[in-house]
Amino acid sequence: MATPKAILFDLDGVIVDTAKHHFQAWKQLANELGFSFTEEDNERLKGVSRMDSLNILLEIGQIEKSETEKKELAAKKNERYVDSISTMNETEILPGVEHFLNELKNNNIPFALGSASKNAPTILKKIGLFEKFDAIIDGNSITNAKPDPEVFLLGAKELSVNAKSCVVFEDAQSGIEAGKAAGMYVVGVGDSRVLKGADDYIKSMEEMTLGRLEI
Ligand code: B16
Ligand code: MG
Repeated sequence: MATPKAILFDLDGVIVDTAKHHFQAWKQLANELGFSFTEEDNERLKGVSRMDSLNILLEIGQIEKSETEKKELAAKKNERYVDSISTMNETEILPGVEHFLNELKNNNIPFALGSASKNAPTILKKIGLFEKFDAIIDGNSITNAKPDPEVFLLGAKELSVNAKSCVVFEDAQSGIEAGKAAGMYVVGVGDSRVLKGADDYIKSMEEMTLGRLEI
């Protein structure tokens, strides 16, 4: 594509690895409910909203809960998750991220966050990147979770650029589908045998340069 007009980044799994913190909190909840929860199970929750994640977890444990109980369980999980990320700092920014963000800044290419997480602003502040982003779209700003394109379309709108001129970086299948549904060029961060439908794949942001997008 020609030089992108804007970049949209997923947070968890692209900018910072919060999956391990989510996993521990969900695992503890599952254990308390009387069933085990594996790392493989956790893969199904990547990029998925908090409530949808809880529904998948309960389906794995074959447990039914009322809406009120579900709200309490989700709040409990979130409390533990927030507690476990409280010590997070800039050393947890994934390799290659800061270098690429600096390259974008130097070339006046705006970038926004497009995350399903309601904790996204807190995390960005902890790792010292909050001020760098030109816009932040997160779980608090959207009504339709990924794979719905809402989060990325809102990002493009906030940056005043056409969706077709945007590049999305995503580590989850639901996010790749959201980016494609938004009409954007999508780079999958992870294993191309697992992630389907992206336009390009990288194993880590360390492989990314602006030049690679200008093909
Ligand atoms: P929270 P992303 C997603 O963030 C995570 O991948 C997913 O595992 C999590 O359940 C979701 O955020 C909601 O997070 O409970 O903090 O609102 O990958 O879209 O940046
Ligand atoms: Mg993610």
